[in-house]
Order: sequence, then C-alpha cells, then structure tokens
Amino acid sequence: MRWNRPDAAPSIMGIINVTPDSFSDGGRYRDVSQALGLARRMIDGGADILDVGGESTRPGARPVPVDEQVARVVPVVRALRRHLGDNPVISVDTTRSEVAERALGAGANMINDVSAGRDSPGMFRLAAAHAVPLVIMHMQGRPETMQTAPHYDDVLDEVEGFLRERMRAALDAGVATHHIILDPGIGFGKRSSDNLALLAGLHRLVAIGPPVLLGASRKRFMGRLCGTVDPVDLLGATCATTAIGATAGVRLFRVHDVKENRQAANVAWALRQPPGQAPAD
Ligand code: HH2
Repeated sequence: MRWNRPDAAPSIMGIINVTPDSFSDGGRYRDVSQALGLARRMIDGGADILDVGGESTRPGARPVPVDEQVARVVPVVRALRRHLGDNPVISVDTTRSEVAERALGAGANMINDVSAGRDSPGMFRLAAAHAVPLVIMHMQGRPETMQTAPHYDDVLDEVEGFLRERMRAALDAGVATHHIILDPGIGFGKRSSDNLALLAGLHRLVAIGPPVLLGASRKRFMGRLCGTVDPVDLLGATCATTAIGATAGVRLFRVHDVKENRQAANVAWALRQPPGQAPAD
C-alpha cells in the first residue's frame, strides 16, 4: 500500500458520503450514478482511496441503524468496484462491523472506524480475518453530544495514549501491523484550540509508527478562523492543513476536494525528500 512506502507521495482519500445529512455535502451523492460520477472525478484528480459512508458523524448526528447503512452503502460500493476495477482502494466509513462485513463482501477493501473498535466488538477481528487496512480514530464522547463540553488536560498526550491503547487492542485481535492507520479525529469532541494543538503536534503522532491519516476537510474550527460559516468555502483552509500535515509526515488525507489537496500534499511532501531527489526540470 502506497501509504506504507516513504518514497511515495501521501495518499488522498476522497470522501463519498451517501447520506442525506452530512455537514458539507449531505444529500448530493445519494444515488449510485451520482456517487459513481463523483468517484470518477476523484480518481482523475489523484485519489488513491474512496471512502464510502452511510452515516453522518457531524456534531449532534444520531446513529443510523445497520439496515439503513447497508442499504445506502452496499450498492454504491458494488458499483464502484464493478465500474472502476481493482485499482482504487474502497474504504467503508462505519463503526458497525455488520455494515463493514457487507461492504467488504461487495468489494470494499479497507475499514474506516471512527469509534476505533469501541462500537462493535467484532470490528477488529473482522479487519484481521479479511486482512484489510483499518483506520483507528480518536473521538471523545459520541457524535450526538461530543461538542457539548469537550475537555482535555493535555490533548496531545490523551490522543496519543488512546491511539496507542487502541492499536494494541487491534494487534491483539490479529490485525497486522502494516494494516494499522492512526487518526487524531479532528473535530471529534474537540475545541478549536484542541484541533490546533493536534495539527501543531502531528509529528508526535507520526512518531508512534503507523501511518497517520488527517481528516480536517471543511471542518468548522477553520470556519471560525476564516470568518465563514459555509464549509464549501474552506478549500484554501483545508489545503493549508494538508500541507501542514504532509510536512509533518502524515501519509493519508481524507478530503472532499481531491485535486486541490493532491497538489498541496505533493508540494509539501517534496520538501521532505532528500536533496537531489526533486523532480527533473
Ligand atoms: N471525519 C468525518 C467522517 N469520517 N473518518 C476519519 N477517519 N477521520 C475523520 O476526520 C472523519 C472520518 C466527518 O466528515 P464528513 O464525512 O465530511 O461529514 P459527516 O460525518 O457529516 O458525513
């Protein structure tokens, strides 16, 4: 996998929300042909991974029942695999192992679990049995209430400790080391100051070992900094976080706008390469 190869530029994970209520694109890609059109544009823009989710995890969101998630996600995953071939990695964004299992059966080959295996006891065993990459993300609380009063004594310490503990649990369940990906969970039970502290301290999370994924795309704390309430207006801000992350050694970026973030990642990543390895003029 590209993100395990330090000689390769970071991976871009394009977000395909097949939900009615996601915070920035809810309702836009609900049917299979809309999702497929978005996926093709993302591949053309340089996406390596397509992340398909049927449940919004924005602040205040309520859980979506398993059957409903399956009905939203599985036909899209099946169509993406059929029409796009073997190449793109297709990730399923769910905290429920039943949904992940059905998506894997339809052609997905990665699991993105924002609960880090805490919602479904079987999630880590499923990832191990299918030998697929697994994203383990930090969240304080649950989406319904996570932004009510988030609090940390030291956010970087706590996120690092959590990721180390969940990584150990995944390894104990049989997930291979090279399949683990860690994510600080920007915006998940965090104040603006917490998100900024995590962005500033990404190198510490990178030092844990496994590839780190950053999911800052269009998130609200940047709107406060940039004076906009429209998440779609946050393209420049999102690209800034991608450049910051790539400079710190982050290997995967989960984004809505693939082409622009691909460019930001490539330029920032080039700075990390040894002298003499810049592309020829
Ligand atoms: N953020 C969102 C959803 N899934 N997964 C990972 N690993 N990291 C993230 O930061 C992350 C995620 C929320 O963004 P989005 O999918 O755009 O919105 P919604 O949850 O409203 O569908």
